[in-house]
Amino acid sequence: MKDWIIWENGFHIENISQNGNKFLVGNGYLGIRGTLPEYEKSEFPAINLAGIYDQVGVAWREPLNAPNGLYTYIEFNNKPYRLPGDLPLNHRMALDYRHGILYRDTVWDSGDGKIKVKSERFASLEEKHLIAMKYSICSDVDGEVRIHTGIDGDVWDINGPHYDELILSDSDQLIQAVGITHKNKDKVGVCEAYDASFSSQKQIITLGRKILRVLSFHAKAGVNYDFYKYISVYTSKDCLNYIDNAIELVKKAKEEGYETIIESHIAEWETKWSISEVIIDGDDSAMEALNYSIYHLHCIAPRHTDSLSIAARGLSGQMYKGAVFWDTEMFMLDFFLFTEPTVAKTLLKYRIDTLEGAKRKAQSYGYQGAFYAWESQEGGYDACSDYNVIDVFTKRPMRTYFKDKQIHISSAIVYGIMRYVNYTGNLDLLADGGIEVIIECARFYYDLLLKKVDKDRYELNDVIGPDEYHERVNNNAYTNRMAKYTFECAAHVIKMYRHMNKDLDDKLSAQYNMTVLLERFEDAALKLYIPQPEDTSKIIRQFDGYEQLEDVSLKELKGRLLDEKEYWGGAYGLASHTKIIKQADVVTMLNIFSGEYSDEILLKNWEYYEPRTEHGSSLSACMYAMLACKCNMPDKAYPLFIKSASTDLVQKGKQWAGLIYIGGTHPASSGGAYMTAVEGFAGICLEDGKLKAYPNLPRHWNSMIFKIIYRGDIYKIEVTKKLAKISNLGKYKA
Ligand code: IFM
Repeated sequence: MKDWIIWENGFHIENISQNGNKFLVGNGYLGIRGTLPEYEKSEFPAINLAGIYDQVGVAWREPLNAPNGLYTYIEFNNKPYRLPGDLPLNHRMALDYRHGILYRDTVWDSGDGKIKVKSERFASLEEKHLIAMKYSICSDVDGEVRIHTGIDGDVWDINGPHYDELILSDSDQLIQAVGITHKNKDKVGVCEAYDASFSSQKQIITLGRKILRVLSFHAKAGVNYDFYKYISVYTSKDCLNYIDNAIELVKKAKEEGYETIIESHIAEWETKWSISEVIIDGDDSAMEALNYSIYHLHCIAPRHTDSLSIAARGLSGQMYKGAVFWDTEMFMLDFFLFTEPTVAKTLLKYRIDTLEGAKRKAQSYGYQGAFYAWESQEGGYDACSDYNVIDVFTKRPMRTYFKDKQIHISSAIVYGIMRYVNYTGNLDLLADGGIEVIIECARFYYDLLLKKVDKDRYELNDVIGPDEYHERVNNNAYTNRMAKYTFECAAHVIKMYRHMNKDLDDKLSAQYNMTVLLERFEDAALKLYIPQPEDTSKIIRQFDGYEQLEDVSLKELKGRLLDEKEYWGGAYGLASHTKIIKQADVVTMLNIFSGEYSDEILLKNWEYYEPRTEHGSSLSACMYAMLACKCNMPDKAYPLFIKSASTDLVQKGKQWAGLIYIGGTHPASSGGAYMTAVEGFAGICLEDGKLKAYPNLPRHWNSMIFKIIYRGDIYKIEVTKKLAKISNLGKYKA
């Protein structure tokens, strides 16, 4: 059994930005990048906030980073010791990913002796607005120590600065920073309290955008000097009295003391693991990578609200504009459905609450219904720009059509809602706006249908499928099948609710002509063209004309790269005129609808598309891994599963799309790893409303044990190579 610790031994300056992601701690309200307390904005520290955005000028709108209340560095005999400038004798970082605690341990040589600095910190999982840090200094010679600790308001931003005004103040031994945002004048309040068991001379100073305590004392050789910081973050979007709440919270934390609050934090993590831990017998590294992925999903789960979703890069920073993509419903949702359905509901409620934004987007293109934002921010605003990539050669923005043409996004929302209904058995979300979402998504697709009179069928033309390299194609198999699914679901819920719930029926009937809608959706589901496997090869074309593209190998295509950061898609992209695709597309469809295809078709398409897939998105490998399990090839699935589960551990994924930085954590990949383990290797699925497991473990795995929540009960699943035991452990209490 591994020890639940991820280490970095030695100081490697080149790892600073990646470690920010790898050693992240978070609690869904905020994420703290795995940087060191002394880091300034050139090292990308960030306390990234969920669901609050700002825009400066015409730059991309992005989520806020709070003023950094962890900021701390030391001086010994008037000389500062801080990374990355002052190289240490020894340095290591460790993340306890069972409990979300980050440790650092650094030793410098002062010439006269050694100076040791240790710190540990966490974002409380129990009290989402609270961060706490313990910091210790020890030297092996006597000397004068000066600690600089406080709040650094000069935060790292990609498209900032966002705080037009920063009010720094102190009162009653607390220090505070309030940042006022550029566009909406939202306020972000940070309050810090300090506590130490040793005495020092204290002074509070402001230095540019920092407010600092300067603590001076004479240190005795060999003595540990420990102090604690309690930091609270509230915004004016959380509550009116955000600063009073911030003050109250740090006062309370200081009174309770570090040991008490870390204990409740740890207990909260243990509660999460009591349901979500996955035990794998026979493969400690896979078990570590998988549970580390699960750790990241816990760190970003919105538990402080009942309506919020998760950004594509979680809470690791402002990459991808902090926006919500289809990643949530198609890749992360299952983890929450299976382990914490209330979080799943919160994620979907966000989509219900942003329906108006989706309707506005559809309208802006001249369509009815709901066209969800490709990159969704507050209120469903689509942050995706028309020019989402910068060309490395001309340095000019390139016109991309992700926002306009990835219409499959709306079907992902429908898919998520229906999965929630099926796995929880609760109709609450449907009654609470879910039905309208499904109907509006179906209306959108209906309006887009192109009737081919000669063939008596409908088509969907000019779209982009999950493989974003081929833009504006006709009849993308995935998109068409998901649109058909949307029509089927819409028809199903209309029939289901018509006579079941009188109030709802009245409400819906006042809004829509349900008889006409039902007829239309049933007709559309029947006649929408779904590309079929070719007679002999059994290959399903990804879109019309795909078969005519150049069939080049991935290796050869890579050899044609003129610049390692060049963009492969779009009008002139390297891959655009070839069969090389960015990520699972047909394979995603086959995975979702595997029951509709023969084993031969599943296998032939897997074998055809896998070598033609760059896996240029972290969303790709897990889809191939899951389909490989369905094709009885767990050993082929295994490396793809490891790739997904290790994305944030090894940090080797793509960091650039053209000249745009896209690094960060990869929650969709983490969710995909979970799905592969639970639904792929353990083979969990629903059959006639019953939970079933059809295990397909990799050769070297002996067994898997985990729990999932299904229809309000907790089930323990134990699978060996070919046997599955599902035991009901009783009611789940949220
Ligand atoms: O949603 C994905 C998309 O499928 C590929 N590019 C990155 C996005 C965010 O993860």
